[in-house]
Amino acid sequence: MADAADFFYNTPEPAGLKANEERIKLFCDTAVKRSNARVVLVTSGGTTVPLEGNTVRFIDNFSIGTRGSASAEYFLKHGYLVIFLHRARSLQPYTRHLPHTKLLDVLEIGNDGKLNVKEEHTEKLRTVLKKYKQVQEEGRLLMVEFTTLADYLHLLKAASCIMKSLGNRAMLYLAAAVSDFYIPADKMPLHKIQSSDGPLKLSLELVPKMLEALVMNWVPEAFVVSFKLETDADLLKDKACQALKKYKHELVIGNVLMTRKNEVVMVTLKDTEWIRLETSEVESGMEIEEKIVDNLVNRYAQFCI
Ligand code: 9Z3
Repeated sequence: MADAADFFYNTPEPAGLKANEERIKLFCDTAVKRSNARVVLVTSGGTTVPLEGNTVRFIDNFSIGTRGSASAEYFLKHGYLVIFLHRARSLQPYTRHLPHTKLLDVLEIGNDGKLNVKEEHTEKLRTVLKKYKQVQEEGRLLMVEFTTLADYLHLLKAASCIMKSLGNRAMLYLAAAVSDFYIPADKMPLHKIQSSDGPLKLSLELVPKMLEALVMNWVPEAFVVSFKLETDADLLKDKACQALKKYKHELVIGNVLMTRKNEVVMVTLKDTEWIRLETSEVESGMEIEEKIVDNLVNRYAQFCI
């Protein structure tokens, strides 16, 4: 398996990397000037794994960025500055509340010919819009997009290295669903794979684990939270502990695919804490990300002392 350094050496940088580095740098420089500012990098959504250089086909995963986009909103509510590193066209803070596929159903044309928001949507939209505008005016949200695994890892490294200058005022909240397998650039066909060549056999390599480099070198003083996803609940705690021992970061949030919206487990080397939504909380529309972020904000306050 290639190590992190080999991966970056052999994998072309995404277009616009330099421009994104500049934006992230400017955002962090501004944060440094605000007293007590805390900056969290939230990663969100799934990475694609292209099968061809001129990509027609790619492997994808289930994540649409609910966890990341909701968590980003709650961090913003707590006054954090948020770098939202997300999969293009996945859910985003605030706009996630709009009915994406039925946007036109929210609008109507008034008797005067003006475009209006329908009465039944006004209250919700006003609340969301107010929060969004305030965050925009305060310059506390930076949006950065990725699509492929390579884009994501290059941007994660760049953002982490820039955040190093923030010391322990930086948090990383790695909720993106990142592929474990990929086709290295030098083993990928340039052109569209032809069905006339017969059935397709794929050979994918392991993506090097980046967390070790991230914790040791890229952003060593930050509060780093990774996620562990399993479909077998029995594996969750052990896997989370293994990751903590190996990468020596602060916390792993374990979740099971089928129950992830209602329960997660916060694992550190010292303790294990389950966070759950009660039935009444689910019914009232509460999101588990609110509880996760509240919990992290408290833990982070201890970390920064
Ligand atoms: C997560 O476990 C996230 O909570 C989800 C959120 C991806 C499940 P949705 O976008 O889903 O709200 O639908 N993210 C981390 C997944 C991951 O790639 N973890 C790796 C692993 O488990 C390495 S850190 O090994």
